[in-house]
Amino acid sequence: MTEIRNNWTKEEIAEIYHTPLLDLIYRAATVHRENKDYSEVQISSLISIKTGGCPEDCAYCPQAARYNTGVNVHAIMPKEEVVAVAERAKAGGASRLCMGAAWREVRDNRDFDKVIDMVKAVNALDMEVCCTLGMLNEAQAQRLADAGLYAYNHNLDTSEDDYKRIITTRTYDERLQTLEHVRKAKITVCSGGIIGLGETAEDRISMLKTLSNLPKHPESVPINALVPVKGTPLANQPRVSVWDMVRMIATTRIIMPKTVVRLSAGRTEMSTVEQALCFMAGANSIFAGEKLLTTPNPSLDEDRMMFELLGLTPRKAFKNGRPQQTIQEPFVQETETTV
Ligand code: SAM
Ligand code: DTB
Ligand code: SF4
Repeated sequence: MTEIRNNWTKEEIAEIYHTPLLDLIYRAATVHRENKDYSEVQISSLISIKTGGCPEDCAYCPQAARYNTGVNVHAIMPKEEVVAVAERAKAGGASRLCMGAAWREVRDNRDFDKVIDMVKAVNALDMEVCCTLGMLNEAQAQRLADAGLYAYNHNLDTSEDDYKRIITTRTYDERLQTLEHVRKAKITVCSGGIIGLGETAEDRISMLKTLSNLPKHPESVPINALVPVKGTPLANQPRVSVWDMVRMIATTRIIMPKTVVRLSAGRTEMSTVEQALCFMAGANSIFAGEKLLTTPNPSLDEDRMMFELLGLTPRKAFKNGRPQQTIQEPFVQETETTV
């Protein structure tokens, strides 16, 4: 059985990352197949509950107010609309709904009260609820946990050294603090990054070191390929190679063997064959539905055909139990995180 380690060194991760490609895929697939549910893929559906107008300067993001990207700016959505979207997503096979807001941080105001109501309403549909709302403090994390939040997404995006090149309006440390607050509230952690920002292989390796050296591995790690958006500073970045995506997924799988690794943004540019390689290399989650937050994603029909072809099945909600407020023990075990 593969051991869970939180002390991976940069050298060890680099050695894995630079393994000849087919050996790397083989090793990652072997680790993945130790898990009896290796052909199950967790399906998340994304919904942008508050779009655009964000004060941050993330160089990749179409929702930053300072870039002219033509994104439709929207105030917070009514709960009823969110519930309707959640019901459709569930009918389409999604076990998790991830609600995203273009905020720098959560504030204790009426909009947060609305998010709390949304979390309760989607939880009542027997779906895992995830939020990605920017930075939050301990009390805010606890309020979300009490409302039934299952997961919180908060990406590191790149390495600590590279962070300032991509975002100047907050620090890597602030990002890590939010992850601590989420952990403390016993909400599962979803944290990963983006490749194709112009980072080096060393930056990718360093980000994976940070993630795998957290006191507990994130239950899910999204690997996004940059979706270059016109108007953002990274609009002209060349598309990242699928081989880099495969390398990143395989390395993540090997160093965090029990974590759900999500093949995230960038799938519209990938063929079924390319996505199959990512699943082979250990990816076991996707975002499904025609839209990510503001950019396109493959249709449910295309994904259904791909699942059928590859023999993949959607994972049911709450495989590892419900959040702690409805069961007695912690719902995620130390060495048996997810999957
Ligand atoms: N504002 C919150 C925050 O930044 O944490 C939540 C929403 S933000 C859009 C969520 C994540 O989407 C970012 O951390 C980033 O990893 C990802 N993302 C945003 N724009 C992207 C793009 N153009 N391509 C790939 N991933 C992107
Ligand atoms: C994540 O890692 N990727 C998702 C989700 N978490 C919030 C977001 C991808 C956004 C892609 C650009 C857009 O659609 O705006
Ligand atoms: Fe705002 Fe999040 Fe986009 Fe950064 S990634 S600009 S914080 S919405």
